[in-house]
Parts: sequence; structure tokens; C-alpha cells
Amino acid sequence: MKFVDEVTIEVIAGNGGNGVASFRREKFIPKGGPNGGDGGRGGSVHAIADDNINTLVDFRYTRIFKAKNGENGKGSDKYGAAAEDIFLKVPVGTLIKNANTNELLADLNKNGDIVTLAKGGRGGLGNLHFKSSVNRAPRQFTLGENGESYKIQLELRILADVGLLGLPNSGKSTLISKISNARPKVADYPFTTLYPNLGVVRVSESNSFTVADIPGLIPGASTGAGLGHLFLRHLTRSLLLIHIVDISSINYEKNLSKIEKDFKDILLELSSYSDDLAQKQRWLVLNKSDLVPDQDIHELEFNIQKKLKWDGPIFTISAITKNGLEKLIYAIHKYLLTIKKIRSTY
Ligand SMILES: Nc1nc2c(ncn2[C@@H]2O[C@H](COP(=O)(O)OP(=O)(O)OP(=O)(O)O)[C@@H](O)[C@H]2O)c(=O)[nH]1
Ligand SMILES: [Mg+2]
Repeated sequence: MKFVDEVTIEVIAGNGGNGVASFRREKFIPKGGPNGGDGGRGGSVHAIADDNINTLVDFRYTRIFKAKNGENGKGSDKYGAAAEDIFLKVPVGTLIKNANTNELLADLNKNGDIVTLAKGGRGGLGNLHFKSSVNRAPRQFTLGENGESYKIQLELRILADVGLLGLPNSGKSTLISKISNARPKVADYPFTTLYPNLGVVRVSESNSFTVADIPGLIPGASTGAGLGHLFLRHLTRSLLLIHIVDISSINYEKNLSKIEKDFKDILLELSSYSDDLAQKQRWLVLNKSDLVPDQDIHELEFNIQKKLKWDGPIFTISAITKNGLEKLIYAIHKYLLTIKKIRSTY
């Protein structure tokens, strides 16, 4: 599947049909009255959020969306037919902006959310509307209005409760595949993940949360290194970031400097993307504990906290053996419940 999270499209609504001037012509009625009908409304273009769509890729191939014009009015009191509206299906989490002014027009963040991108023109009036006591045979009619047309930017920002963050190969995709229904590719080379994956973690029958796995970040991502840093946009709506650090380097480095560098590299990229993202609630998760001798783990965790001056929540896991995953999942769930409760009271 190709993943596209930003596109610019053109939307053109249909023009309204023209009203018409026409007169009744019947045998034995010499001067029939006006009977010109109105033009039909032009088709509008709307965007609607749909749960079944998860990329904007379709808009890469078709970029212009034009609704039809309304029909012109006719004689014998006949109105022109309105043209059908066009509905563009977009993923939930799509921001809609005017591409010229950058103005945010809508944030379609729930299934079924809908916004009109370009309004169809109203149909013109036929001459039957202009009849009056002083003018029994009006020849006036009006033309249909033009439909609106705009350049629109669509930007997808995945909605996930939790976002996974880390260097390539730290084990983000392994983690999401072990705790959720997502099955991204896992491999021992960097940049295995090329686009975000969304997974649902079931905590109990009635409780779940969503997680997003994104491509790995490397130093210099903000200036284009690796896959760049634009996909960080998919973490901007998360309530919690899980920062995954591979601790197996301790085996060959014999000190904490590699772990410290890996940690700081990610922080630097986060803050160069945005302060908001850098300030977001973030938990440290030390992964690949199965590669570190058992007796060292607690000492290592303690030393890492000290070295990184980390006083936030910290977990040690092995995504592969699933060691520590249950504890992590329950802690995340509990945290999300608290945050959502606080937010809902505002
Ligand atoms: N021993 C061990 N290996 C792990 C663990 N977690 C992940 N790996 C391995 O580390 C390699 C990278 O794992 P991925 O899950 O693809 O890493 P990623 O962070 O998604 O990497 P990118 O998609 O490239 O950013 C794979 O070979 C995994 O099998 C773990 O807990 N223990
Ligand atoms: Mg991956």
C-alpha cells in the first residue's frame, strides 16, 4: 500500500442552470402567461471522513474534482434538474486547508465528519417569477450563479492515543506487532517502516487504545536525513509518546555513551520539529532486555536514569519475548484514562 499524507487538489463546483423566459402557447389562448422555469443548482464538492480509508493516495492520481452544472430551466413551468454533489472520502484525521491562504477550514477527526469544499451555484430564475400586475408578460430571467472553485490542501494527521518514537531498529514495529492487531514489517535493517501503522491494543473486552508506529528518526532528520521528519506530524495528536531505546549496545560498548547519544539524538530531532512535540508527555522504554544479562537489568536501568537525568516514567521490556509488555500496556491504559477524564471535564 502506498501511503500519502499531504496533497493539494482542485475542487470546482458546478454552475447553476439559467432561468428561462417562455410563454404559454395554447390554441385559443392568444396571450399565454409566462411559464419559464428556474435553472437547477450546480453540484457541490464535499469531503467526508471515512474510517475505511487510511491514506490520501487516491488524490495523487486524480487531482481535479469537478461537479456538474445544473440544468437550464425550461418552458411549461419546468425547472432544470439540480446536479449531483460529489463526496470525496478522506481518512479520519484529515485537516482541510485553503491551499492559497493556508487557512484551516476543517479538521475531520470523526468518522462521518463532513465539510463543503466548494458550493454549487444557485439556479437562475425563470420569467414566471417576474409576473406582476403591471407586467403580465415579463421577458426577464436570471442566469445561474457560478459555482465556487478552490485549491485545497489535505493533510492527514493520524489520530492515535500513543505514538512510538525511536531510532531505526529500536524495535517500534516489533512492539506494535506484539501488543496490537497491526502487523507491520519487522527487519534488522534501518528504515524497514516507510509509512505509519496504526494498531488497536485491547486491554480488556471493553477497553482499548490506539498506537501509531512511524518510521525511524535519525540525526539530521530535520534537514532531510533518512526519511526526514515530516512524518512526526502523525505524533502531534497523540496523548503520550513512547520513546524506545535499544539497550543491547551496552554489550559491545561497555558503557552508556551510545545509549545516551541515541536518546539525545531523538530529543534534538523532536525539538527541531516543534516545541509542542518536545513538550509532550513522553515515557522512556528500554528495549531488547533479552540481550542483556539478567542480573544487569536493574542496575542498568538505574544507571541509565542517572546518566540521562531522566526522572519520568521508565520501563524495561523485550518486545520480542514480550517480557514487561503487560506492565507497560496497563500503565499506558491507566494514564490515558486519567488524561481523557481530565480533558472531558473541561
Ligand atoms: N533481541 C531482540 N531483538 C529485537 C527486539 N525488538 C526488536 N528486535 C529486532 O530488532 C530489529 C528491528 O526491529 P523493528 O521492530 O523492525 O525496528 P523498528 O524500530 O520498527 O525499525 P524501523 O522501522 O527501521 O524504524 C529486528 O531484527 C527485530 O527482530 C527485542 O526485544 N529483542
Ligand atoms: Mg519499523
